[in-house]
Amino acid sequence: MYKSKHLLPIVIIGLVVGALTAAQALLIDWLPPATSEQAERSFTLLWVLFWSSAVFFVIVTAVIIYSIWKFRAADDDLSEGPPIHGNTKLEVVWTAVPSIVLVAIAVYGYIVLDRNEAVAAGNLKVDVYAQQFAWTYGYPEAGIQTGVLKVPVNRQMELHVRSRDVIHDFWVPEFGIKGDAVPGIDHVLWINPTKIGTYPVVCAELCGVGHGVMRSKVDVVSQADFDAWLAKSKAKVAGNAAAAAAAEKAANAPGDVPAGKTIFEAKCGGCHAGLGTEAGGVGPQLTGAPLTLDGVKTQITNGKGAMPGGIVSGTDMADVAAYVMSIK
Ligand code: HEC
Ligand SMILES: [Cu+2]
Repeated sequence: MYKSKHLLPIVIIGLVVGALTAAQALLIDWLPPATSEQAERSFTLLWVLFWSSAVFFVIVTAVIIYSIWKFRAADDDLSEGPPIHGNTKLEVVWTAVPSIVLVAIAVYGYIVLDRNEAVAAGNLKVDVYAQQFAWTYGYPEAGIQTGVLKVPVNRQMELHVRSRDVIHDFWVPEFGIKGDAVPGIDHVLWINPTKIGTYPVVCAELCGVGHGVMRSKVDVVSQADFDAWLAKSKAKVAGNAAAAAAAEKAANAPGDVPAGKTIFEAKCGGCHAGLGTEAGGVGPQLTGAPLTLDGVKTQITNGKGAMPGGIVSGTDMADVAAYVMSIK
């Protein structure tokens, strides 16, 4: 069998280079823990790519280092190198092997991408809104909005990432998923979380002065905790809506003038004293003013100038407004 005297030193150099390459790969924590199916697949793909590249890197580097050391021309050697015709067998091998490796990697990469984007039936749809410099999340099926992305473990989430202003980028390192938020585009991301925990949401696209603090959180919880949270949030939203509707209804009811007089004297009289002839201290005289009921209510709700809004609401507002209309 043919045995080159160059083989042994090249192998020794290769072992040294290989050990250094492996050390920097293994001793440094390059990736966060994988907490989604997508991250597990992508991180494995990354390491397969790394180690297969490392094999070729080590072989090539070992040969180069050995050649530089062993075949270096003497300083005064200005001659041409010997004319050599190529080695067909070798050339076929070094073309065929990398081609096969590249095709295999491409097929593997395609399979990972395909599985990562496989849509699961009954997944949880969440709208992700990016704006300078905050993230908000909407649950269209439940009709709620939050500042923290809350999702159940082991159920796929389908994120619709959108921007309200400039380009941002939704990134959860632990999920191994990143996607641009581009104005006018609904960018869909699928993530299957596998571990309960809280992970950072990072904006990964320079979006303005507050870019560095454009952070939020994703809370992966058990299905039971998620259901309880969802029910509570829905009840809160429904409660708020019911309270708002009740207040609006009360404010629109015909008010009670005597009750309004009492409230007016307590809450408005400090500024609108002297309803008769003399003007009050701060506010204008209301007697004789060209007022409408809706105008008075708007004035009370929103305030104007030195008059603060929201001093009274609901039934009190209806009563006060009725009183003001009775004396105008
Ligand atoms: C802190 C002082 C202050 C209090 C308290 C206050 N107002 Fe006023 N109000 C003002 C001032 C000042 C204006 C004039 C605002 C302007 O036009 O810039 C005004 C304007 C108004 C007007 C519009 C008058 C017009 O001619 O357009 C109405 C109506 C009115 N107030 C009703 C009320 C009622 C009812 C309350 C009690 C719920 C109240 N205000 C409490 C200071 C006050
Ligand atoms: Cu941003």
